[in-house]
Amino acid sequence: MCDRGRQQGVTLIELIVFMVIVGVALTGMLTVFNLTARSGADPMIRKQMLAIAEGLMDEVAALPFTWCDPDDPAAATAINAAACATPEAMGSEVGETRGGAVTPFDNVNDYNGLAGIATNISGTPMPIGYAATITVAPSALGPGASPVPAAASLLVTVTVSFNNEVLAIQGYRTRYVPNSLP
Ligand SMILES: [Ca+2]
Ligand SMILES: [Ca+2]
Repeated sequence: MCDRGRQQGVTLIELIVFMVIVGVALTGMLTVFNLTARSGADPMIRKQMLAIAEGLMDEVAALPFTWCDPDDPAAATAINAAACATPEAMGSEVGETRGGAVTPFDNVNDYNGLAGIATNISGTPMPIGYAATITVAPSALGPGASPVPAAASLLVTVTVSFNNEVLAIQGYRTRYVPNSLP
C-alpha cells in the first residue's frame, strides 16, 4: 500500500527556510562582487591605456637603430659609432622633434626621456586625461652570458597614466640591421 504522506512535496516552512538561505547566500556573493568591481580598475580605462601604450611602442620600435644619426653621410656604411661624424647619442639630437617636418626623431633612442605625450605622432590628441612617458636604455638581452650585448639592445619602456592609474609596458629593440635607414 502506498504511503500518501511520503509523496507530499516540501512544506511551506521548508520552502521559506530554503528561500531565506538562498537569499542570504546571494546577498553575500553580490556584496563581494560589488566590492571587487568598485575597488578594481575600470576595464575600459585599462584597455584604453594599453592601446595607447602599444601604439607608442610600435611607433618607437619602427625607427632605425643605427650607429650614426641617419642624417650623417656615413650612416649607411658605419659599423661602429667611431665611424660617424654624428653618432646616435641617447636622447634626441639637436633640433629633432617627434614627428617633426624637417628633423623628426630618426632613431629608437631619440625617444628617451620624452614625457607628457598627449598626441599621436601626427598631432592628433589622445583621449582627454591620458598622458604618456617613454624611456629608452641600453640593456643586455638574453640569459646567461648575454648573447645580445647592451650596445646592441635597447629596452623601451612606455608608461601611460590616467588620474591615479599607471600602466607600463616594455619591449626590446635590437640592432639587427645597424645600417638600415628609413
Ligand atoms: Ca636622432
Ligand atoms: Ca639620438
